[in-house]
Amino acid sequence: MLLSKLFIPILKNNPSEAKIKSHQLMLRAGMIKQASAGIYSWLPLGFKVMKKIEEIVRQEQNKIGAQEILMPTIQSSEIWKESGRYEDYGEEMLRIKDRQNREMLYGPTNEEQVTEIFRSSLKSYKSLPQLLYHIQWKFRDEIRPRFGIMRGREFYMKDAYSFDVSDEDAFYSYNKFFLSYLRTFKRLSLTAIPMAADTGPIGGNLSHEFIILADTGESKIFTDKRIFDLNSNDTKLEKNSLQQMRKKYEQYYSVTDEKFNKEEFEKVVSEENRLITKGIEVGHIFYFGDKYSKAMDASVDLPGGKKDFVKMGSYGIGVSRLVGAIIEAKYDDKNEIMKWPLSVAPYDIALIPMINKNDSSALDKAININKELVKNNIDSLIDDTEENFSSKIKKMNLIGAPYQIIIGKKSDGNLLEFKEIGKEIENLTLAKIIEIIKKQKNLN
Ligand code: P5A
Repeated sequence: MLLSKLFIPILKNNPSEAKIKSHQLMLRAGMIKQASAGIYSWLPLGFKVMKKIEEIVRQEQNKIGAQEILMPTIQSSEIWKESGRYEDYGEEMLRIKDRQNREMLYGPTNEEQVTEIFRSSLKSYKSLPQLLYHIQWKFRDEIRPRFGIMRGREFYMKDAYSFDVSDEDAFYSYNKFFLSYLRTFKRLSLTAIPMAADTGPIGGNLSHEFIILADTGESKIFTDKRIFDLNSNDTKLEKNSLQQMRKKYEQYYSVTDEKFNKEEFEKVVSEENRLITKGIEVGHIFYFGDKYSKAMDASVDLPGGKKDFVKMGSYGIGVSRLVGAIIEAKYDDKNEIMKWPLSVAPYDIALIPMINKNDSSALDKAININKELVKNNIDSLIDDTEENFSSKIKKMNLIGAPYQIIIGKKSDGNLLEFKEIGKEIENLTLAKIIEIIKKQKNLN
């Protein structure tokens, strides 16, 4: 892609309304454009990153056997009256009337909608378990939308729902999502810590929030530091292995402020291991048994001729919020440098030729390099403008492609000036550069 053709309205200065770095950077790099309070358009750069995140989330859902569906954004109030949440949800719900004067709403979440689909489709325990998910826009009329897409009113969420015949089976499903979340955030190059959490308007009594550390986060957290050293690499998708994995995480005290108990914290965590800090909630999982299935009569036939309500859980990842969360985790504020993890970077590499009015040789060289990169599935952004070197570098540092090749007047022969953002320049052949990037891609 040529930078001169990219739709990227870069801003020189930080917009005054943006209070945190991810919001500032997303506006400055032209990733998003505010449409109204808490509602944004996604421009090419931001959209590309979000779609890459979405694809990783999707792959990890598919790996645990969840099936993708797509439910509508607009729902009927009828099902919400059945569950009892139509009143409870209050002003956060955007209510709409259609031309027949029927009460509709823009879905803030989909427990009711999916329960309605389930109850009218499946009747036997033999069809269970079922894990369904979709990736769809949500609307919550938050009182204080802020920090750009971090707390939006309209936002993009992956929400999954599990249906099981017993509590025991349902915990197995819960643990599958628990593992899938750890794997997903790892591929996004984030360390997300599962924390016991409150269930709020979703309900139930078992719940974990997945939180990444960030000073600008809205969640206050209390943990035992040792939880950061855990990994789930050897967990198998099998009941016992998953159970042990969850136990391993739950052995360490790790809660959000709603669940915080000072006495317990001080009793179970030794002073040197205590960590009280802030974080961003990037995912949240819930187990609520028959809360919705009972209220909405979603049951299955059991082997002995009896019937029972299905046991359900729901599992959310903030796909649009993750774009901001990754920036909060990776942005170098002091030097104004962004480095996207290669797995979600808008471009793998930036080609920066130094161009003079009468001499297009560096640009020609960049275009030739790009031909080789394309053959190797490496996506590049070529700065074909005639700006000076330092403003070119500044711009590319803002865009955040994790690698750069600088093509100066002096670049001759086979060696290229190659740089991984945040590291020193190296002189390497194109073949070597391609090898480095491909190797890194395979690790993701
Ligand atoms: C779980 C899936 C639920 O809604 N129902 C379906 C459950 N959970 S949740 O915690 O309320 O939301 C899931 C994730 O969505 C993100 N999120 C938001 N992102 C941007 N702006 C918002 N206003 C917003 N609200 C929630 C969070 O990442 C949250 O973990």
